[in-house]
Amino acid sequence: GSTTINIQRNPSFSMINSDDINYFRDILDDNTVIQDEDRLSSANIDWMRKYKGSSKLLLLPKDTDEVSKILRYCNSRRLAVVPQGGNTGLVGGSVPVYDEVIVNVGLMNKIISLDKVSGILKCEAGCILQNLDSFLANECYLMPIDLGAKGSCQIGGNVSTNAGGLHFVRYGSLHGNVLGLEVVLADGTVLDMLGSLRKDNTGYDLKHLFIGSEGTLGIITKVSILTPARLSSTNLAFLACEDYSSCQELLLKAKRGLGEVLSAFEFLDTNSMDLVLDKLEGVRNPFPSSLHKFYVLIETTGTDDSYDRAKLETFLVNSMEGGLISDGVIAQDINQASSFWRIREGITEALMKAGAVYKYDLSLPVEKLYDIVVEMQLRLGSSAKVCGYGHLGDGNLHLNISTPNYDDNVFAQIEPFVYEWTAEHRGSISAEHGLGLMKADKIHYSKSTETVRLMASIKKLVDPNGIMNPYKVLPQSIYSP
Ligand code: FAD
Ligand code: S2G
Ligand code: ZN
Repeated sequence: GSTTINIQRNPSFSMINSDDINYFRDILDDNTVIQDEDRLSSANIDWMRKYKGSSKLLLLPKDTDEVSKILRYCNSRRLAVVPQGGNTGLVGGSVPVYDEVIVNVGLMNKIISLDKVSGILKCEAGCILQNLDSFLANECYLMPIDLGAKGSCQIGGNVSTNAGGLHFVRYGSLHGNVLGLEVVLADGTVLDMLGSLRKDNTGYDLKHLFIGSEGTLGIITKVSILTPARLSSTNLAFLACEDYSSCQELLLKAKRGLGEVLSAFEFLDTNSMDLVLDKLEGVRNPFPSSLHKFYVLIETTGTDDSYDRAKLETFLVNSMEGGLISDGVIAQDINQASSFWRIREGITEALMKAGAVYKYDLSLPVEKLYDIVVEMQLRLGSSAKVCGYGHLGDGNLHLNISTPNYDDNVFAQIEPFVYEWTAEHRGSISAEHGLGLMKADKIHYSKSTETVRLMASIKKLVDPNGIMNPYKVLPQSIYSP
């Protein structure tokens, strides 16, 4: 693929030996010390099958104490470690670069407690997002994040990547919803920060360091998170627009006109729609014409269905009369709503089926957000299909460039241009997916030298031997003496 790794294996890291295997077999259940080729091969490759490591060992600890023992031992033996969750990450952060030991917390999937009055959930980091949301549904609560990978991603991975997702516009960042964490550091220290208080102003709020740390500062073993009340009425509109300025206008109108009930605002362009219709079974365009330039999904969530529906219908009529939309439909039932979401959530899968994908997850000022898609299509011409979609409500564009195969000429046309363009427009080169391996040497496009230097000092303080998810997030240069 386009990921030629030009990073040397860190010579200070040891190689696994039989004593190590015997040690892990002593402290862990035998069937959680995995050397089986098949299971290792899937743990070594990322979801996009773009990044592949050569780990010889996968460990599946069942509790915090086992994680602590594993890390204390790996730290003393200078064995590098990759924390892994659902392995749905999209920047190569969840798989080894070389032979790092993979530690997957998937067996640590217990729900610890739910405070039914406050909605504060405590659970182990290996809980799968979808399972947590199903558990909460019975208690009339819901997870504050929702992403296409919910069936496999774990809450520990979500916190570690500071995942955004489809409901960010309503429920905000995990930095706001996560109230506490339990984390195990490289030397085995268990940091119990698993508070469940909304307000606690006693010293530095260190849990925030680990939110978005992508496995480079420690392994998250427990999460305490504030879950919003699950409300009774959800409605979803699927709209067609003919230009990007109309999409922006719709966003402004939605924030003002739908206000407190707005719970998602997503958009996709015609290339994204064509790809989904072409590559996914059973998906069809809700409108007779497939010549629309843009599509927008607007979801509202409130407490009075007739009121909410009327509000959305009025919004639709006004938008039509105002020329902002050329067509629009409100889902009549949950099935139709799911078919609308399937179009938006299926783009990632459709891109994988179309061949090679160059993925860019950018935060940009909304008025400029689509310009980079237009620029990129001009640069690449017929050599690639450029798709623009994402969480317009949060100014987050998913710029995905699709080609039949990875092609270095195409890659050279994309990078560093896309990062430079983003930096020029004071955007972020990673809105929600993190930096991982893919963008480990790109942080300077979005963070100042002094800021990166302080991050390096914190990394060295917390993980002096650099064994936690090496080669990722921060540039290699910070490690050279
Ligand atoms: P992994 O992929 O296993 O790991 C991700 C990173 O977290 C790695 O650096 C890993 O080392 C670290 N990590 C994992 N578990 C732990 C732990 N317990 N302690 C410390 N570090 C850990 N992302 C979004 O933000 N928004 C979206 O809308 C979105 N949609 C997606 C749709 C699809 C179809 C797919 C495939 C992915 C999508 N993603 C999205 C990306 C991905 O799902 C998220 O980054 C998710 O949070 C990763 O969770 P995971 O458990 O799979 O973590
Ligand atoms: C989404 C998935 C990643 C991508 O669908 O919101 O986060 O770029 C993305 O396809
Ligand atoms: Zn996304």
